[in-house]
Amino acid sequence: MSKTIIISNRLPVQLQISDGGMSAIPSVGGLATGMKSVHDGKNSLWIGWSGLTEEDTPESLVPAIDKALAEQGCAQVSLTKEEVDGFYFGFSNRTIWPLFHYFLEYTEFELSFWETYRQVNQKFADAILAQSGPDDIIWVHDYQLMLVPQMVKEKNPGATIGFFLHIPFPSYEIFRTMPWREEVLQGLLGSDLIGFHTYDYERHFLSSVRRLLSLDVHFNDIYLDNRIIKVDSFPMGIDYKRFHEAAVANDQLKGKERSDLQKKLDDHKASAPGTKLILSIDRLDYSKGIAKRINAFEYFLRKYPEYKEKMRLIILAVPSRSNVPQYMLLKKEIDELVGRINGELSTVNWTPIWYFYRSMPFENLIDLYTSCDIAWLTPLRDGMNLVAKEYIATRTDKTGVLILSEMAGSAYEMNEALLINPNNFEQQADTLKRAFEMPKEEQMARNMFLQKRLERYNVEVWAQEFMSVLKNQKSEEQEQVVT
Ligand code: ADQ
Repeated sequence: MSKTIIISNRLPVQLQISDGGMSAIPSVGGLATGMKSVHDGKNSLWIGWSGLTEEDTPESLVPAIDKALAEQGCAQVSLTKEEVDGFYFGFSNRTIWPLFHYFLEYTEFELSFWETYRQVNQKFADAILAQSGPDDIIWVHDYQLMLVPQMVKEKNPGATIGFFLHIPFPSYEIFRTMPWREEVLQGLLGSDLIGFHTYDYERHFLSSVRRLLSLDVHFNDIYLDNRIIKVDSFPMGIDYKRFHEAAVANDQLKGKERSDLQKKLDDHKASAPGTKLILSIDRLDYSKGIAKRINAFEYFLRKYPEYKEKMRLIILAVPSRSNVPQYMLLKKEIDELVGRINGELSTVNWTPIWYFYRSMPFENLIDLYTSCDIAWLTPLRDGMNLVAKEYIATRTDKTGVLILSEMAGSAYEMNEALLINPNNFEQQADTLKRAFEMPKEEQMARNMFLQKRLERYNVEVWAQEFMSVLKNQKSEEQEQVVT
């Protein structure tokens, strides 16, 4: 009987020491939720890194960790600190991440990073090979594991392998600058199906395959030896029901039941009627355009001073990759910008920016989504951007304005949002003004369409569609090769 193996850099669980034992708490993030229908824990296995290095894991705890993971249908690939440094902080986050987000100036082509990346990808592939047979379906996730499909296909040619990239695939002109470009493409071509968030990323990938490997490409099929590899776009959705229902429940909480953050937001609204809150939520990452957004907010307040005291920007930035130098610099830049702007523009009654640098529990995210009149998301590049979708899902009365960068994958599906170019301050200032003034009826008309679409194409549908195309592809491929 065939089984499904999912593989990602991080496992969808958090390890916790409890009562002297070990337990694995399932994560509730988008990917973990979407995969529920694929990963039932019975006939499936999820392979990945636990987040603890070998140096941080006492040997005596390993059996308890393995047992706790097995109870959640998971198995770990253990990594040393040196491997995590070279593979994750190195090649994944200092080479691939900046390059694929068009930050060539931050991209480091470092041979030792590449070698560790290859070696760790082999470790992941070996872990799959130890667990899989020829009838199994293997779904590999994301840019940390791009060599895995070929490494598995070589030793287990019968397996059905899918790969999904969660970040953009850059244009050929950017991708071709990488010294190991052919190896990365060949690694991906071990798959039977390669999925991207958008049609554009798919076209960029096919163009690189055609030009760098001179392979036959017909529409979205790649012909390699006696195999046909399908390339397609699968825009990822969210767990719409979870966000929407949490917002409905939040609306119904009274007095003391409300969180401290919600009370603070309620007080703000009560004390300053007619004012509006603008929300931005991102991981603290240069691709998200946070510093530019803060500058654009200052530009707006100087261009339209009549909106001072009427608009407040809430920035929630989640700490991320904080031992990569670019991220440390960005953190400093944002701290300084917020300090300077608040220092220069605040009045006795008003601070233009509220800045939180932390992760927040789900309930508080819902407080923010439901209390803010405008969501302003300005990534310079973003594979998809799920925050935009989550904001819309929580608007139970359908009001709220979404201002979204054209550079986010989600912009392709969210035409009813106000789409902006994050480099155009003039346009953003005018759009903030337009968002402030937008009549409720217009907000509701726009959000009605967005909500319908997000509800229908949720993350579960996304996962099921990918799996069903993957299964079909394999059988079609076999038929075509035989005939
Ligand atoms: P990310 O770059 O992490 O994901 P995004 O899609 O916006 O970006 O997802 C972030 C997630 O983190 C959201 O679900 C959000 O709710 C959560 N989050 C954000 N701030 C938080 C906070 N302070 N506390 C707690 N949770 C917070 C990568 C790609 C994206 C792509 C996704 C999925 O970079 O482009 O959309 O994968 O494929």
